[in-house]
Amino acid sequence: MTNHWVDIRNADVILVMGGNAAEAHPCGFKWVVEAKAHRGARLVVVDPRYTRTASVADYYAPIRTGTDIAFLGGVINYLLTTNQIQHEYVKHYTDFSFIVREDFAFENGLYSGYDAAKRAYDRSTWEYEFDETGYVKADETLSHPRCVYQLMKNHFSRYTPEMVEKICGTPREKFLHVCEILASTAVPNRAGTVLYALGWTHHSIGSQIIRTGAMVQLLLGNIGISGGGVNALRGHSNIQGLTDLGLLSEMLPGYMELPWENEQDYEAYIQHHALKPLRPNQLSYYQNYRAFFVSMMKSWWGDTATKENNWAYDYLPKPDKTYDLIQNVESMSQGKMTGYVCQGFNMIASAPNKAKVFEGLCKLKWLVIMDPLATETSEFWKDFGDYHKADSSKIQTEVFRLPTTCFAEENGSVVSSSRVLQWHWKGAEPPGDALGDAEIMSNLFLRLRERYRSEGGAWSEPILKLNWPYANPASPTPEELAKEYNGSALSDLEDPRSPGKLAVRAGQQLAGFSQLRDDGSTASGCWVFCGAWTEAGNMMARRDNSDPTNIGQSLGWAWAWPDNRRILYNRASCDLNGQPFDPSRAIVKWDGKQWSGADVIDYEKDEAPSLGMGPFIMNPEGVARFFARARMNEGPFPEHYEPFETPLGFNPLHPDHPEVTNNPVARVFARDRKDFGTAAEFPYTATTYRLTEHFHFWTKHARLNAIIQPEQFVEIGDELANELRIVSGDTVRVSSRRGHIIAIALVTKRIQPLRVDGRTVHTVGVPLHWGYKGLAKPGYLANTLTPSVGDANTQTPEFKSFLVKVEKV
Ligand SMILES: Nc1nc2c(c(=O)[nH]1)N[C@H]1C(S)=C(S)[C@@H](COP(=O)(O)OP(=O)(O)OC[C@H]3O[C@@H](n4cnc5c(=O)[nH]c(N)nc54)[C@H](O)[C@@H]3O)O[C@H]1N2
Ligand SMILES: Nc1nc2c(c(=O)[nH]1)N[C@H]1C(S)=C(S)[C@@H](COP(=O)(O)OP(=O)(O)OC[C@H]3O[C@@H](n4cnc5c(=O)[nH]c(N)nc54)[C@H](O)[C@@H]3O)O[C@H]1N2
Ligand SMILES: [Mo]
Repeated sequence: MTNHWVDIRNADVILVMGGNAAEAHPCGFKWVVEAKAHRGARLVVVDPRYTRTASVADYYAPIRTGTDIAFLGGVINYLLTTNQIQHEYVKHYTDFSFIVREDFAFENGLYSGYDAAKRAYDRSTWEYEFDETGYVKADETLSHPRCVYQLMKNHFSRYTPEMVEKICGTPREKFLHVCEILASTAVPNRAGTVLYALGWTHHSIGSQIIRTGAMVQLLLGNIGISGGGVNALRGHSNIQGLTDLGLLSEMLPGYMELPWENEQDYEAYIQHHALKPLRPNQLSYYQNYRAFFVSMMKSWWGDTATKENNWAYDYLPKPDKTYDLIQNVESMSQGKMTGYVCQGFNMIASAPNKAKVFEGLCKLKWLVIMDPLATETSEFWKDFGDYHKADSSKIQTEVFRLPTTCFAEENGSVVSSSRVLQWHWKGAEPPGDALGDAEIMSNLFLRLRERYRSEGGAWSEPILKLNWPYANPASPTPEELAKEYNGSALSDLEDPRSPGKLAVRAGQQLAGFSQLRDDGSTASGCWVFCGAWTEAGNMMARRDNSDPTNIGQSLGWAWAWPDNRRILYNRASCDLNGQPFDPSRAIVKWDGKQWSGADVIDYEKDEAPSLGMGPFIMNPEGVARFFARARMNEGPFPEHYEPFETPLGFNPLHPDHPEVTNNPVARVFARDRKDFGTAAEFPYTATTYRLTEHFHFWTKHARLNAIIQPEQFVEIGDELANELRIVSGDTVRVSSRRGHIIAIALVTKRIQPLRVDGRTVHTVGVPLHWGYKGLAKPGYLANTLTPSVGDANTQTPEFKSFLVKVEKV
């Protein structure tokens, strides 16, 4: 989240789109209820289904799955053509006036530089024009035909209300009503927030959907302000912590990036990330990348990481591609993977195209499962009749099950969607032979290291030299790990502002990431967590909920990254002179001498507004980008492409260009392409989702949950049900190109057919919680149906839009 849970109560307009917060985030949703009750906030829901969130909304508009870019692009067009934008904000805090290169182009759904054979772009033309001093050229009058404003206006002019209706199936007047409500926040004294989750991410164009949402919020001046933001309501209780710590194959802790195979040169890697300012007087905070990176390497490899060996840069793996879930399943199914470790991951249930996952698991030599429960994945080799057919005599995979504790059985921290790290204390002793994850991993590591030490082996150095500073090497404590992430001084540190003065003594915990050095004198496992465990102790364990300005900013409650900031880029809540756009919602302010207020400011306290530093300090421009330059794989402005399984078969924006029906840069394996179905055979759109009563695939092991939602059902709109002569309670077979499930039909008015470009699109709803292990009625896995294709930037699977047929059995 750019903002935080409590801050939702400060919004005047709340758009829930691409998520079902009342159901999937029922505790956090209370802040939506507060905003409605105490501010008269208006809640707008845009969802293919009339959800539990929609049932308490002020306004609901339906949308066809996978078409949110068209909808939000339509909102952008509406805001620009009716001139309802926050002018002062957009003018000073975004790239509106920047001039783009002359050879940048967009035609027939493709940007300049497309290579059809590689399904990728040469992105070099997606760039600004620079002057002799290296700064971006700008036209403050916004009239230059290649300034971002003009390019953007032109790009989105195609997203008319008629086009939105044609693509999304949202009736024109409903779409326009949503536009009006959102536009009411374009004024400085009204705030709107956007809450989203998987309805935006689970698409082959998911990242670009989120970008389009962010662009709407920028136009409205809703980012960096209280009651605003683009707020990802995240999933598992600590999934925010997972990305913070870089647990993705291409990431390092703190959103640093792992070097690629072609980045063997350390200096070039650093230069690529430590970007110099692109406009005068800008901070470009990532200029400190070297300090973050070197401190991480010191944390990992201690004394072995030296300036001479580029801080052990050679030890880092430099992959040729991402090793995401879809890639891994592909490698497995081709027999190219030897072993796999599933830690807290029930992949045969949660990954797309179950048949392919099964095939892959069967080709592994070994599979390690670390889980407190017996899962579908840990027993993939057993036969469960119709639900899961397996002949164990033909499966070679050796499966090791290591029972783990659950989070409540150990101390530790959990990072919430608000970026707040909260410490928790062990609530119970682990049962039986269960061990904590850290203990299991440590024991694996120590045994591996011993084998390398005694027997040698290829490239053993990174393992032999790994820093392992724990009191009991076989079981690091959560406290030790937390202190390590924060980091400490390795030698005495001088105060850079007053030379000669000691700031931190060797061995002491660091107070924050501004103390990190690039000369090897500091260590920090994750720079964004620096400040969480200082000399003053465990900041995550703080429980002071006082809120001095009564705006929901409890800076003494636990600790948020970065640097305990609760609202990111909060400088943008003030005008150029540092005065709040909306004094009733002030969070920071310049008082003539310094910055103060209810939140932590991004600047030095005495950085005067007259010096002209922009609010978006992580961008070298100092402002927010509408034009994403070369950051996104599809292009600098979002464009609508159809889901890979489209009910239309063409892209209404480009009906004559089949090459841009779907995302032209999504990675598609040949095997998966063969497994895509067409509307001729599978006429209905399907989407998968969760229910309050279950948590994924684990609560079916708990009797109470199993009782309240006992078995797989699918939701079918009453019109389609009539057509198919299905009534509630009937047993139906839902099939896709990849397989079928049998489920109970639930006929509902909550899913209505949509009129899309002259045809009717029916949506079938598939909740995802059941399987063949646990106490609920045994059944099929919903992911039997889903296609294996991912978003072109993140490889998040397209779980939310695919094609099925439905038959009564
Ligand atoms: N009770 C419970 N709570 C949970 C979980 C759980 O299993 N159970 N899981 C947690 C996890 S890991 C996560 S990631 C979050 C997920 O939180 P959500 O994303 O809110 O959960 P989903 O049920 O997947 O909801 C997605 C919603 O998006 C809608 N949708 C589908 N396609 C589209 C589309 O193309 N456009 C739009 N606008 N909407 C679409 C669906 O109809 C559905 O209402 O929930 C977390 N909370
Ligand atoms: N079709 C479809 N598929 C989806 C989704 C969808 O919306 N539609 N949603 C996707 C999303 S957002 C998510 S997050 C995934 C979820 O996919 P998974 O993460 O695979 O699903 P979970 O059932 O949450 O599995 C987590 C496992 O962790 C175990 N566990 C709990 N605590 C601990 C612990 O402390 N240590 C260890 N080692 N294990 C523990 C649990 O027992 C459980 O078996 O599913 C994805 N798959
Ligand atoms: Mo999730």
